[in-house]
Amino acid sequence: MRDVAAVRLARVVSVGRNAAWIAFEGSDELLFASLRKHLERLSLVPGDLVRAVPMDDERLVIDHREPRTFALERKTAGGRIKTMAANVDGIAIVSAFAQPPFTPTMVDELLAFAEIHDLKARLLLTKADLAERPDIERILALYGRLGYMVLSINPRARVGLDEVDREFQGHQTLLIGQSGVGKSSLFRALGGPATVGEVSAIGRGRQTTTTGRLHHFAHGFLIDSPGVSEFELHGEPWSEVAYGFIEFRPYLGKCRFSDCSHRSEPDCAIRAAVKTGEISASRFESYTSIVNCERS
Ligand SMILES: Nc1nc2c(ncn2[C@@H]2O[C@H](COP(=O)(O)OP(=O)(O)OP(=O)(O)O)[C@@H](O)[C@H]2O)c(=O)[nH]1
Ligand SMILES: [Mg+2]
Ligand SMILES: [Zn+2]
Repeated sequence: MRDVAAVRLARVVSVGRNAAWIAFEGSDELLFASLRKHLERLSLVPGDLVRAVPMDDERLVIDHREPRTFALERKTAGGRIKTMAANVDGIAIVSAFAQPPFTPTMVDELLAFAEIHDLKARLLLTKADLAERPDIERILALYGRLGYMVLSINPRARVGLDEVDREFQGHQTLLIGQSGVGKSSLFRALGGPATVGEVSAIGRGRQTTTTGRLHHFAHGFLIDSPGVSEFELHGEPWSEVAYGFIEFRPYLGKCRFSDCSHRSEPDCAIRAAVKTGEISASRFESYTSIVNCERS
């Protein structure tokens, strides 16, 4: 028989320098654990599953990381690759209707990323209280029509939280979106730990998230992450970008050229569908801005 106590697995909640806050599976208690020397370069991220063993002096030491089912990576400003979260099965794209302005390219890129990587995607829209009714309705209708779960929420006023909570139970979700859209407000409103990990105040006292952290549900978890800007994601096979736009799929393979990029080729089934309004101009614009980007 294996010694059960010795192989207890813990989930990484937040990562510090050569140490991490962890919670054993099935427990809410946050514990501080240091990293065994050989693991120091094997950077841990929220969502990682690790083995932590108690030392004689009761300190916990992480000596092993389980293989990741999925690692979500981004490119830093310096061009390095940074893992944001591990073992997630879905993302919740958080975007504001206003302040900061709604950016369809960013939302569409994240949706395409999720489709390509087979992650469940939902769209959570904040700050309806700061936006105009027609803009709100247009955005909700556009993404609702595509079949995505779209919710207008206000974490400050606790609007829509029960629905979000139900949606996240049993899933391993990463909150992702621009800075200032309300990811951390939502995370805290759903019970996420506010004090774990560093939160540094920048600018006019605004709290911006600098490191990811995790909140356990009875089943599954939610990860809050630092804000991302457009075109920062990494690891995507962008040749599949048209496939990532779900409403393009019925038209794929129907263009005159089998390798059609749908930008300027004649007899393009995608552009024909844009003309008839079957594909929205806004989504098509996002598509072209992604494929025109150097990565394609
Ligand atoms: N009026 C209004 N304000 C909101 C709403 N949701 C969030 N906020 C406010 O928006 C500000 C930014 O929210 P945060 O939760 O810190 O945003 P964030 O996405 O975590 O930002 P980063 O950590 O920088 O990525 C806070 O002052 C929130 O109170 C909303 O629905 N309406
Ligand atoms: Mg934040
Ligand atoms: Zn085409």
